[in-house]
This record gives sequence, C-alpha cells and structure tokens, in this order.
Amino acid sequence: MKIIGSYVSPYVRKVLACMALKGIEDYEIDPITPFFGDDEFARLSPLRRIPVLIHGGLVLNDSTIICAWLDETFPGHPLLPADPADRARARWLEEYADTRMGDVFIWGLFYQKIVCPLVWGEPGDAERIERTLAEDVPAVLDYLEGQVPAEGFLFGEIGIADIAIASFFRNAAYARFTIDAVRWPKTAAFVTRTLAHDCFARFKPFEDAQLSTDPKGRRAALLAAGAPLVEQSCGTRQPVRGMMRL
Ligand SMILES: N[C@@H](CCC(=O)N[C@@H](CS)C(=O)NCC(=O)O)C(=O)O
Repeated sequence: MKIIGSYVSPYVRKVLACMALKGIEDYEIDPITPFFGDDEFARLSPLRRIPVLIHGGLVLNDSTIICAWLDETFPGHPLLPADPADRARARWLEEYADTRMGDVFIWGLFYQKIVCPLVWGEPGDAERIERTLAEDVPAVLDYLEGQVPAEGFLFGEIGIADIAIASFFRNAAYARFTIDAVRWPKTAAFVTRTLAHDCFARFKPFEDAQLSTDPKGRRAALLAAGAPLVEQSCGTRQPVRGMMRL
C-alpha cells in the first residue's frame, strides 16, 4: 500500500491515524506537498490534491473515500459507531471538519500564514487571516463546544469523527493558533486528548522532521526519524498552483 501526501496535511494525517487504529503498518509514503507534484501525481490525483492511496491497481482519492474503504476492507478497530443514528452523526462531523474546518483552518490560516510565504514566496492575505480569527474560528469553536464530550470521545471509542476534527488543530497550532480554554473548555480538552492518542502522537516526529528541514535535507531527516518512504517520489522542485482554490 502506498500513501501520497505530506505528513503535515490534515487529510493525510486523518488517513494515517485511521490506518494506525486499524493496525495497518505495511505501507510506504511519498510525503509530497500537493503543489510539488509531477505529471504522475496529476494522473493519480485529478484534483491535484493529497491524500492518494494506492493498493495494487486501486487508486483512491479523498480522505473520506479512503477511510471508508479502509474501514470496509480491514478488520480491527471500527472507524464508525455501530448505531445508525450515531453513524450518521459521525459522518456529518467528518464532513463538517473536512469542508468547513478545512476552509477556516487551512485556507484561512495555515495556507495564508505558512504555505504562501514558504511555497509561493509571498505574504498571505492579512485581511483574510484577521477575518478568519475574528469571525470564522469562533463560529467553528462555538459549534464544536456543543458537540464534543467533556470526557472521552464522541461515540465511545475514538473514531473517524474525533480524528477528522482533531487533525485540523495540529495545523492550527502550526499557524500559531491555540484554543482559548476559558471560552471553549470542552473543545480545548477534547482536542488535547485526541491529539495525544497514539494514532496521532506516533506521526508527530515525522511532522517535525518535515517542518524543520528544507526540501534538500527532508528525505534524510524523515528516514532518520523512521518514516517508511517510497524509493521513487512523484514530487518535483517547481511548484504548480492548485486548481481548486487560488
Ligand atoms: N476533501 C479532500 C481535501 C483534500 C485537500 O484539500 N488536501 C489539500 C492538502 S491539505 C490539498 O491537496 N490542497 C491542494 C489544492 O487544493 O490545490 C480530502 O478529504 O482528501
């Protein structure tokens, strides 16, 4: 099995966390940033997005599709709760995280603060960052505060909804955002608890290696940290603008 996508992507992290829960250890990873994908990447990922999962002749795109396939294919820890109403709620929270939290935390913060200067050599949109922090982030946190439990996970055992939500807060932290635990105490504690779970914690050294090195030293740093890297990457040195949002 092969995963294409950087350890720092919230959607790749979501897939890797689900694989960890399922005990899937036999895979390789090509940890590219989506903007540095070659023609082979464009062929495998028509939206030029990560993650991509390849298993034999099967190529899967989109973290939700990938995680559903993992859950239907591999035994072990179920990613969805058993009760139909809970399953529906878990799917909704996954969708809410992937779409709204993606818009707010990735496109509104992480992309503006980290990706723009690093990949495009230009500052992010300061007005957008300000609006995101003043309006969009509080609205997301108000909603989550009414959803997450004071203790434990959303539906008993940790599952897809917990993982999808918590994953974005790693990127938020990279963009130097922390949850105000006085205003949103349940969400702050839930995120800390979920990100501390082994299914997330085990990948942190790879994220640190990815973030703290320049492209030249990255492969060596990731290998040194124990990342199961592919031999042949579909990464390239010249960045290509994404097609979904510019
Ligand atoms: N709905 C997709 C979203 C994937 C996504 O947006 N990935 C980001 C990386 S964090 C990406 O590839 N962005 C590049 C782009 O949209 O151009 C999923 O769940 O996999």
